[in-house]
Amino acid sequence: MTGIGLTRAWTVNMRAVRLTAWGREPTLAEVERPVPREAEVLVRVEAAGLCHSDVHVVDGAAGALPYRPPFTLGHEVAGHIAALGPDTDGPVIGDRVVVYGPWGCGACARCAAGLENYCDRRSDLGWHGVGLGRDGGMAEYLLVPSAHHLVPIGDLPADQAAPLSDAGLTSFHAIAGLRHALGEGTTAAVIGVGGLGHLAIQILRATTPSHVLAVDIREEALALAEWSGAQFGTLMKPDTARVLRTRTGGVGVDAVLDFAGTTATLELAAEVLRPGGELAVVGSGGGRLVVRKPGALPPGLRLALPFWGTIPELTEVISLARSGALQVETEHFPLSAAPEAFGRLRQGRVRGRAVLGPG
Ligand code: FEH
Ligand code: ZN
Ligand code: ZN
Repeated sequence: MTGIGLTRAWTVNMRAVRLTAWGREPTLAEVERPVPREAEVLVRVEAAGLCHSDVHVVDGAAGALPYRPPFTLGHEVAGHIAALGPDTDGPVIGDRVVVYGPWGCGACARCAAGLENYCDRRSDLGWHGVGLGRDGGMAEYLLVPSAHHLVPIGDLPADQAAPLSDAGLTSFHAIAGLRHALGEGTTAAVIGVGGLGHLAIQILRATTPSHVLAVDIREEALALAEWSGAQFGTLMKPDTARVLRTRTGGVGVDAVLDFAGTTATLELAAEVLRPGGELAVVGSGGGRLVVRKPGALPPGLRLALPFWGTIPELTEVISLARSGALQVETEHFPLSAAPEAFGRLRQGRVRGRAVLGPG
């Protein structure tokens, strides 16, 4: 008598920080640990950074974003490879990696060129990447669609590597777009010295000859700016434009990186930029700037709205960090303290980048 082949699919659970519905606080829940298929890779998460965008996602009204809860949050992830799908070629279990987060469709011209952060089908996907509509890395394990989205980190600590995949990569990509304006004798202003701004200062100092000025509303952020290598820092006040211009001998700054993106910071940027200056608006503060001709903006102003970065750039960022040129200031929280970390970030009470780790 032939036995009936009964195969029992065992499932193993894991903890994950889930957005279960719009308008609800994220919660730590037990979910099924994913199993990699085809070319997928399972990463054991060692560190997951917390970004202001996570707060925007959690606080967003239903329909404001194209995502469909429930899903696991976390788009800044580092760890080691725990399992491989049968069609993977190259990655090895145990390899230490950081996850490239802005997953695109993988088929359009932009994705084919390695610019998944500018996927042509971005508005059709229903998600923006890991932890942004797709299951993310605020969890014990993360399923990554392809080894293509993994960058080796060697012996770089995971809590350094994770923030570099978003805060570091986003800053690096924004600076890459301004690099032609950052030669000898130039000045760059960084507005907002938090998780991204403090890394932008370090990247500017490590990769350009520019003189770096920092602006923030918090004294402790100016201390972080100095620690990061800014040559000058000042609080945001009514006369900040004059103070910054004075630092340039009156001509104005060559480039501004605005990591706040509020109306006040955009207007400050417009006031301090020299003719032919460059403004990169990185922060999602929802601020407005009137663009009109004739108008108050400096002639020749070039405006960029950079988003995240590319896979080759992430490789460069990791290489910079491994050379010792980048040091992420972090505050650690166990996964179980994710709600506290979100609260601290909302209140502006995180120095550098909050990183969730096992525990
Ligand atoms: C992610 C999703 C949407 C807007 C901005 C972001 C950034 O945090 C990615 O760097
Ligand atoms: Zn982010
Ligand atoms: Zn695409």
